Amino acid sequence: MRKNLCEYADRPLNECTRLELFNALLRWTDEAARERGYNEGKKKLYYISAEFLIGKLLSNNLINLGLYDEASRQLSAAGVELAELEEFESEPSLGNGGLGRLAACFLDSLATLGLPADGVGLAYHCGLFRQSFVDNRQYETPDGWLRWGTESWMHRTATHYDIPFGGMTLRSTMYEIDVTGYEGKCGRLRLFDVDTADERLIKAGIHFDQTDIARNLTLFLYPDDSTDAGRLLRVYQEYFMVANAARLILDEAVARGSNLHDLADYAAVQINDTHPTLVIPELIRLLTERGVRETEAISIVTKVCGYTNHTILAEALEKWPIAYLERAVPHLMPIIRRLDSRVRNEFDDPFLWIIDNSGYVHMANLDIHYSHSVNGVARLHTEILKNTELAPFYAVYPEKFNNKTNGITFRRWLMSCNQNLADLIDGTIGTGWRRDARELEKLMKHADDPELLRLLACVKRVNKRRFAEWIFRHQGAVIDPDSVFDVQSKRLHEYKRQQLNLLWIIREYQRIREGLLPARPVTVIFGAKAAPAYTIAKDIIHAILCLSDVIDADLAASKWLKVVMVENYNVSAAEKLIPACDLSEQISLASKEASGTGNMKFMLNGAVTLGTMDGANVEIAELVGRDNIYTFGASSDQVIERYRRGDYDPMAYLNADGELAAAVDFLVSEPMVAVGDKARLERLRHELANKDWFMTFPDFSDYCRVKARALSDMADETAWTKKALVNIAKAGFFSSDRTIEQYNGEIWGL
Ligand code: NBG
Repeated sequence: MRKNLCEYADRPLNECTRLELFNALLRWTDEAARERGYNEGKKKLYYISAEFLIGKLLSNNLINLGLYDEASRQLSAAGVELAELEEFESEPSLGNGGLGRLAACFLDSLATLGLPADGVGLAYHCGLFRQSFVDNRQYETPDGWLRWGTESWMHRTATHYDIPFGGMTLRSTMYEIDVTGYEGKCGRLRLFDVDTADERLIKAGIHFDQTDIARNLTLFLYPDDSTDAGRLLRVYQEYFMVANAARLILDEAVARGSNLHDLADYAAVQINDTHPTLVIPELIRLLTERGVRETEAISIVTKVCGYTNHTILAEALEKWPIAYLERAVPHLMPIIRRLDSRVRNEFDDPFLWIIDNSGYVHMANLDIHYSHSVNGVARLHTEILKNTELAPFYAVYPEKFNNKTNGITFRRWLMSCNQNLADLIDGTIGTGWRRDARELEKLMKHADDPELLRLLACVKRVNKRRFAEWIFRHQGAVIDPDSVFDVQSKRLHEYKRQQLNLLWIIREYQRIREGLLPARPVTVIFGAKAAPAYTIAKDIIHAILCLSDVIDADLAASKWLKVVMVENYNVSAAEKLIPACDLSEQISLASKEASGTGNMKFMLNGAVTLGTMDGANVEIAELVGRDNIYTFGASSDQVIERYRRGDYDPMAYLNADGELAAAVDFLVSEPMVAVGDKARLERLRHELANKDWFMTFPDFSDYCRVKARALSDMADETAWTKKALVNIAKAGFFSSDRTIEQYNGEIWGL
């Protein structure tokens, strides 16, 4: 590898355009990565996932390759800041939320820990979608991240497969992105595309002909599934993903010396949520094609595969009508039927069957029977799976169930996004934490050091200013960096309860108008995309945006309260927002958030959590102690019991709590309707007042009480900063390096 960036550019650096500089850096890091080489070994993991939300790669790769400081130095000598080039890179749009970001963090940890592993997924041309706000509503347009520039992190390979579908065969091409390990070798993300994909199929917004599979197959992640054609397309996509993966796995295992009977010594497959489930029948099919008897093939595949469950929400546990599978992948149906018969022969309980009596194929059931491991993603979540959601499965396969509490990579979520904090930590406890995150605990010894607390508060202030500047550039929003940054950023979903936060803001606004001023001005910041066909989620966005306008227009109140919604929230926005946060909102309905990973990122960056006892919040609370987290609301047991009884009545809460009723009514008040769409606001109000399926109202008064306490505690800056420090010190457990070590020790055995 050459030492200087200028050796990768065609002209002197100070004469290069930004694009030329970026491309030179790309070639430099590419070559450095290749020189490091790839993690190799007899057994390799294939982490198959519909999403890999990898974020921009420039800074991350420079840090992991140890080139960051050198690159910054050489660029500044040429009068360019590295940060300017980061702005220039486009973010791969390959994921939706935590599930995809988790997969990306896992790839980083796998590479860093020296484990042989590939991520396998699809190269969606236009990703999820790009979100914009027009008339206080979300609009979706294609997120054409691939069209960018002349060069890319993604390399086309010579690997192609012919993938059989009902009535046609489509040829694939494999692309690769190097995944750099921190101070280590690399792994790879392998993304498949169909050669016939055609972006010209896309008409207005993100609409396209859903039936033209050959041309639309890899255009978007999660095409609209509110129609039959859209759902069928998902089946085609899922099969395309795993059919490629299965061929790759078998070819590579054979190349490493496997005779296929011993495949489990050469390959581990992790099925990330149910989207890659068809890899099970496909591997069985390919093994039998290559001469293995079906009974043996089934047992081999069961030993190879592990399944991770990421949610208890029924809507996300996929089930496909037999008719879809007959049409898209008729060659798999006989195998799926035989797998189902085996289950029926063994178990009488229809809950355990793969094909139900209405003709649906339950993907999670297929996974659980034909994998050797089933894991949840936080302790509480795994317990709920075992004792409630999947209890009949746990009764027959207790040995399969295990927990793997999620984690995040500290390279991206601290070293890269919050360099000032990383430096401050280095100066306090040395740099050992960069390799072993548990060493952050050493900060506890300094928890009363006033100088450290002062510097920590200073880092936060700088990050808040940086975010304020960014959001102004990004969307023209003006926010006060000295106000409290109260942040809720995650997918928009009713169970995550952005609407609870919304009702709090309304209540706060009404109190301010009555002269009850908060201790300090508060800026509530949201970041969230709503699935295009999820009407109520879009109504919630609409209400938040309208409320933001209403408060802005009220000159007296807007000094105290401000609402901002980050447009097109993604990894790059998160990297700016998370280090700037004071109060981290993790307010899902207890039992519904499998884990959460944003909660971990905020904590690591010195925010204090306001949350329900849900997902990984439970483990955060245990680690930091009651004084360093604000919890409220019904427990998961209470919620599960309330659902079981089925007698929840939102009206009863509205009738009993005047402040709540006033907040809900405000949704359709004159000022809101003046800046919004009456029908949408009314629909949201009606949904809450008559259904409120995710039980916002029962937690409302407790949420308000605890949030008020958090905001008033913030007035004592030293005491608050100490809480932040404890959160950072205790975050080591949530390193994805720890998570991956557990997966490897207990599931993969690489
Ligand atoms: C999400 C959960 C989160 C969890 C991530 C990663 C899905 C289906 N599930 O709570 O909602 O943190 O997965 O495990 O996206």
